[in-house]
Amino acid sequence: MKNVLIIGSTGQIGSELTMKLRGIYGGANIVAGYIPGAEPKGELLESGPAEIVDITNVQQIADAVEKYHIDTIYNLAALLSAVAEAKPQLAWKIGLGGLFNVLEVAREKKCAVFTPSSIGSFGDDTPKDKTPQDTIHNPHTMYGVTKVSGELLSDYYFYRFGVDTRSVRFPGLISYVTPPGGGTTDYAVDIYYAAAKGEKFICPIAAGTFMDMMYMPDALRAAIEIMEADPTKFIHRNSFNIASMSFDPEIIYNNIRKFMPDFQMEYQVDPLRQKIADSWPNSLDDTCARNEWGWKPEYDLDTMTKDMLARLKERFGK
Ligand code: AKB
Repeated sequence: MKNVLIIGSTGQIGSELTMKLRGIYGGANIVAGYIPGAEPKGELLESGPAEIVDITNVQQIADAVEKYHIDTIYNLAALLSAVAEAKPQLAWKIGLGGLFNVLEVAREKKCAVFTPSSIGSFGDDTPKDKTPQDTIHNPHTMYGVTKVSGELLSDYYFYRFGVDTRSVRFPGLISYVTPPGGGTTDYAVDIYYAAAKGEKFICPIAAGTFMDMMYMPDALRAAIEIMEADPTKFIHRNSFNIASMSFDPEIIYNNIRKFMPDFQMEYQVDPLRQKIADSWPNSLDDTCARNEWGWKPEYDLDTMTKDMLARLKERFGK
């Protein structure tokens, strides 16, 4: 990676990945792509170039790639699972139409492409525990449909045209810089915000619902390490299971209470999010990522909780 375009640079992953890549490769080499209404601000704006790149506009992608001599594209544009159910047509247009645009530009301009997949690519028929790398998907959400199709399309562009496509299936990502919006796993971020503000948390996911989660520093490392990995060791490409921790609302609640014994939580289950969560795996088996490119998480629930609470309390002056 020398010159990188990040599409969706102001989102939950993009805002942190852009800064991390600028720290490694230099600010001038990492272009923050954004759409009007989601402009980069502060450090993100000042530390390197920014361009309007709407993933549904193939010309804007091609122009940015040409202008900055881009060799690697991080495609982070997507509607998360709950929003995608509310707007399935838009979710397809961004998730699949957008990916097609990115892959076409990458094919012509010879760029490598990273497009995250998700635990949401799996469905009700998938083995729930330690979900294998290669198994049945059959998701019944638009988010899942775009993720599985995106994996297949990315592999197609690799085998058919030699485009260097790579991907990981992200779990729910927990972070304190930019909040996620419209995901099923968002509760595991919101719970820390409530705790740090000293508020009671209303949990939209039922006790006993296990999902894989990951702290953002591990997720950023995964996104960078897979793009820097030696591809001769790859058996898979699109997309690798990666995992770090799996918990249900009771476990994260009790973990926060270890640090804040007065913290309170109440359940008000959201039927849409619960249905999506019930169709996802409890935990993934990430052996292939470990063997093929050395993936290894660094954070567990305790170290993540300690860091999240410290950062957010500092932000809220608590
Ligand atoms: C969501 O909940 O939609 C995302 C995901 C797991 O892909 N965080």
